[in-house]
Amino acid sequence: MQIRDSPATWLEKFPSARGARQSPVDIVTSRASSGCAPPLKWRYSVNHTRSVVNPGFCWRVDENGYESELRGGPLGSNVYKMEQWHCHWGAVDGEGSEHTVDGRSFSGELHLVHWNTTKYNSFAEAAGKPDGLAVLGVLLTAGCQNHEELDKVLRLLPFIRHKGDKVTLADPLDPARLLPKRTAYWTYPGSLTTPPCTESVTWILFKEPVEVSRDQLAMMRQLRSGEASSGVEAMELLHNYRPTLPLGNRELRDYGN
Ligand code: BO1
Ligand code: ZN
Repeated sequence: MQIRDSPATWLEKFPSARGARQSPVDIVTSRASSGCAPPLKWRYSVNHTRSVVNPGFCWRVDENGYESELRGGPLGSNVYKMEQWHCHWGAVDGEGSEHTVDGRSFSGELHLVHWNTTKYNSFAEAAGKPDGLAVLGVLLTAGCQNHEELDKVLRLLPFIRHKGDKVTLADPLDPARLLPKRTAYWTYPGSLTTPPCTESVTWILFKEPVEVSRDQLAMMRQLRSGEASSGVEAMELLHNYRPTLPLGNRELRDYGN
């Protein structure tokens, strides 16, 4: 991310970014209280066309309105529909996650973004409500093994190198394969981690990280934050994670082990 767009500059333009319910946070595991809830349940559509886009600050997969649902866990009786998923990463392996666990950073973090269709009529409407969004966070570690499902998206990154670029992914893809085997998670009330930093997110962060290859992380850093332009090549998107903010007096709950 370019310096002029860095998190410190968000505070002026986006008042929410100064709030007391901001994300990400450091998960202090000893501070989490054990919770009891029905299991978290997802039912994701596999066979539909998706778009893979470069908005200038990450890569993002748009689900294009297909019926993919998340419910249960801390979400009460509300049903949340998947809108999009995207990734955060760092300039080097070992940093790049937005959430940290007992001070430890991971090499990246996937976000599967869902909105409350029980109470709201659109993503935009839900994004402004305290119970509007639910984001599943998956911590990524760097290893030797290519993540096969993620690779269906990552092999398209050379075609969306610049801001504004977009391609169609027609192959079947199962978002459930992006999640870890163990479903234990932490949950707390938070915000969007990018502007407008609205405090509308129930965060659900899986405890078990998922491995991607060093090559796959390197491919993400090849993306550019600017538009394709004559002459100078746009700046590389080397990292795009927001630093952690205080948890304050919010409740952090721990489900499963
Ligand atoms: S994240 O999962 O917290 N990193 C996250 C951050 C932003 C969005 C979704 C998830 N979406 C944003 C759009 C903005 C829009 C805003 C409110 O939602 O990127 O363009 O203004 O609708
Ligand atoms: Zn995100």
